[in-house]
Amino acid sequence: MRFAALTASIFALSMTAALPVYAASEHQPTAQSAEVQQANIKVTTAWSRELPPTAPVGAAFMTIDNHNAQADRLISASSPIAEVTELHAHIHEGDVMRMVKVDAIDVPAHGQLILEPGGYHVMLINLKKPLVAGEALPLTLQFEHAGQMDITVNIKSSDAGTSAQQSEMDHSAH
Ligand SMILES: [Cu+2]
Repeated sequence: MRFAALTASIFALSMTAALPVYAASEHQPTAQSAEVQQANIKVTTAWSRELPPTAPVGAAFMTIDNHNAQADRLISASSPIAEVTELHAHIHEGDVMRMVKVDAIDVPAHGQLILEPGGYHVMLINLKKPLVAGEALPLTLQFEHAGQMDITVNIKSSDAGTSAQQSEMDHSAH
């Protein structure tokens, strides 16, 4: 898995004709939790919320920075802790807000994509283990250009601030 990610990183760099080719060692993905950089795509503050052990679904949120001159797209995600992992958006239908599955989410060139409660998120469906505060879950992101990236999603306690009500709304449609 690590080898595959590194290969994707080098491949993505070599495809960027306008840039000089750097030594691969300068661009190895870091394995730090909650902050992973690869091929000039950087993922920070990846988090999920703790849920009761019986909860069938959860959601992961994060900030994705694209330092490339080329736009990219998040095209899929997967995790060993969920049977199915989907990319979701929230849409308004009149006064009702509901989640819909999307095929891809744009990451603008020299821009930022924020996955957050009430907006885009990674949906973890049919959880195989409970989401426990203080623990972390592994998530693999697939980008159209940057390739595959393995990240760690930190699970926060449900009373750790930031829009708990919205998080509840996230899951009401399932
Ligand atoms: Cu969802």
